[in-house]
Amino acid sequence: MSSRRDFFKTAGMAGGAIAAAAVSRVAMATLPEPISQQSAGTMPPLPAPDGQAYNPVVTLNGWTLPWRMNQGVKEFHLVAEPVVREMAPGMKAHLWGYNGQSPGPTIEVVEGDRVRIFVTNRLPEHTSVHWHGQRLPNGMDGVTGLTQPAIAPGKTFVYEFEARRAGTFMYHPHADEMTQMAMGMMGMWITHPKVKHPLIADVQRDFCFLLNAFDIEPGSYTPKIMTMLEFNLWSWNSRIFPGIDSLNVRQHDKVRLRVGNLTMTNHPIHLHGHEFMVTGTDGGAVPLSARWPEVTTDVAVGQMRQIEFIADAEGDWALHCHKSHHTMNAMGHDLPTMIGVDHRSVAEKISMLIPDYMVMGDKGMADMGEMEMPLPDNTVPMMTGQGPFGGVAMGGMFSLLKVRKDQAPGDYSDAGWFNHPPGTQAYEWTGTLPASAHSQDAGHSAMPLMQKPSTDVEVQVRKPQASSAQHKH
Ligand SMILES: [Cu+2]
Repeated sequence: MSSRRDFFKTAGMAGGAIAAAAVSRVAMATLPEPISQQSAGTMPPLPAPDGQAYNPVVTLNGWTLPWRMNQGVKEFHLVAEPVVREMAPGMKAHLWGYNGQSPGPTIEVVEGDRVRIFVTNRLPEHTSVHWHGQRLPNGMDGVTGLTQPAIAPGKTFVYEFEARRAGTFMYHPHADEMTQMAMGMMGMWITHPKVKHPLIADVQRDFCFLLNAFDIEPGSYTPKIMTMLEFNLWSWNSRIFPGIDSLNVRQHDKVRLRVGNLTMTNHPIHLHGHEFMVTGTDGGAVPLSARWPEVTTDVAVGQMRQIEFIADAEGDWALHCHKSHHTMNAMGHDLPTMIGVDHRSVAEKISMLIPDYMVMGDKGMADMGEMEMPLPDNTVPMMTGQGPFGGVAMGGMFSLLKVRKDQAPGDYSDAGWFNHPPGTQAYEWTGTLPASAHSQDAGHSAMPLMQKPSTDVEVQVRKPQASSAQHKH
């Protein structure tokens, strides 16, 4: 996350200037040159063009595709191709995406814009692009075989329609979807309102990202495309914590998050320290009378949720999926729970045969975050991340909303860790503790418990806090 600030200094936008740059007459007669992105960092927003006023979106660990104006039509060029995506420092994945990255770039236009998108297929198999949620002519809907022939490898197709409805949309192939979406082919599309919309608020910060998931064996690079549910990498824009940038805002900014889900399961997205309203879905803006406050919103498969809040509370606030397995990185799921089991002596014996054998989690799994375990190349620890007060022991779908008084308007750089004012932080109690009063009551029941015949069972129990105490019962 710390590389973000450097990035803003140096990147200067991969193609930001290109949208406005003069395009030669020869180029105008042909397709717009495809623009490719090398970095997996969060790119600065692409400023609104002259004559169009909107606050541009910031794509988390992503970028916005520059375009050119050709006789009143905004022209984009998407290239479907194999890419190498850094999912977090230390881990790269061989994915399929668009224009050098997975997900593809965000397409950002204004309601009423005429949009022409050239799609070139550099994949080894045919593809198409479906514009999820858009109002468009049926023949532009991108469903292979149904509304168009497939785009064969090496071919380029042209999609053209008017961006009729303001809102948040997604794009993805409608061709061998199981493979192509498991490989990372997807992107976002934002259509801003042309004039002031009664249900679409002006905001100071507008972030968007897609929820996606991969099954990549530790040490390997290519997702297993047959996986239906047991994914091991839960990502935002194909990034996993600690590789997901923080969302940096100024205190009292009105903030909008647009989150689309193209995984195989739902994700309850939870924000700490603030309440928000769900102000929109892929179907459009939610009427004011139908909005209610939340701190977690579930984003189901194939859905988008747009949330808004005033970032009035300073601090480093966690923002994450509330499914606890989705805030972890690659792991095996078939491990037994070892809490309370003293398996040290067994481990010693196994270690004689397997030197790298690891004793896992006899007090829980948090130790895993700090464990110096041998990892294969090209993977990241299951739980990791170093906060200002120690290990965060997180992974996957986890990031931070950083709210700062002195974050300049339009500045998206990371201000570092929050400096807690004195007296506002949890602290250790060092006084004496009262003896706890144990209840003798096992609890009430509508029916008496069945009396089980007692059997002699010998169990070795090690209490979590007292490593030396062993009790025989
Ligand atoms: Cu989740």
